[in-house]
Amino acid sequence: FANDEVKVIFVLGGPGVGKGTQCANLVRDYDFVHLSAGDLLRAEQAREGSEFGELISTYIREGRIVPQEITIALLRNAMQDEVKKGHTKFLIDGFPRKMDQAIKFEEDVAVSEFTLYFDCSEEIMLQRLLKRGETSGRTDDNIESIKKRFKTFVDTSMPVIDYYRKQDKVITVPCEKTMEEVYNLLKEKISDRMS
Ligand code: UP5
Ligand code: MG
Repeated sequence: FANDEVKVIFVLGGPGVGKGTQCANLVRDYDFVHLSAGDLLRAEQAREGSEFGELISTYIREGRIVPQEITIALLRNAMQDEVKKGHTKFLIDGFPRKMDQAIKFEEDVAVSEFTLYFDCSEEIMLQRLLKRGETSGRTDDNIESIKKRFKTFVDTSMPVIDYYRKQDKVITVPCEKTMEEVYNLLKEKISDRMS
């Protein structure tokens, strides 16, 4: 598919801020496909015969960013499958979280319309992740991994948000309130841009 055949919105924010939760709301109400880079990496890690399984599993547990070639290939394939089904509008969740990914993706796959940035204190994100960790089975929902994820977010992923902010392409949504309140605010901010 060509760069201008698709519409891409990046959904960024710290670990546990609620990206997946709010994307599910948007998919219910608007004509968008939700692709989570983390979910695609976890599926690839679990796929029998994957040559990257072990690498992905180590990176995720350590809260480090998997080399961009792997993640971009997974995203591009998933987008290609959707385009074949006639879907062209994408919420790309949890990506790009490092500058090299942002540049490569926009060069090779698609330029983003804008970035949604979910903003929340680490204290609240920590509570959400520890609670989810009771049942999620995610190997990175433990205190050691969570601290590393927070550090990676601040050091490596915030620069991506700053980069798009300088281009005036970031819509910030405060995320400390309940899921319903956050979603209502989110809709207010972006509903006119979702068609
Ligand atoms: N919850 C949500 N909203 C709430 C609210 N308003 N009030 C109360 N509770 C709320 O939500 C987290 C939990 O909070 C849930 O239990 C939810 O019910 C509750 P969720 O919607 O899952 O938050 P989300 O932001 O999606 O959190 P997630 O843990 O998925 O974020 P991460 O960014 O840390 O994880 P991701 O899966 O994107 O990435 C995992 C790892 O993959 C990375 O650390 C990295 O190692 C690797 N990765 C890459 O290497 N490259 C990539 O491009 C992407 C990922
Ligand atoms: Mg998620």
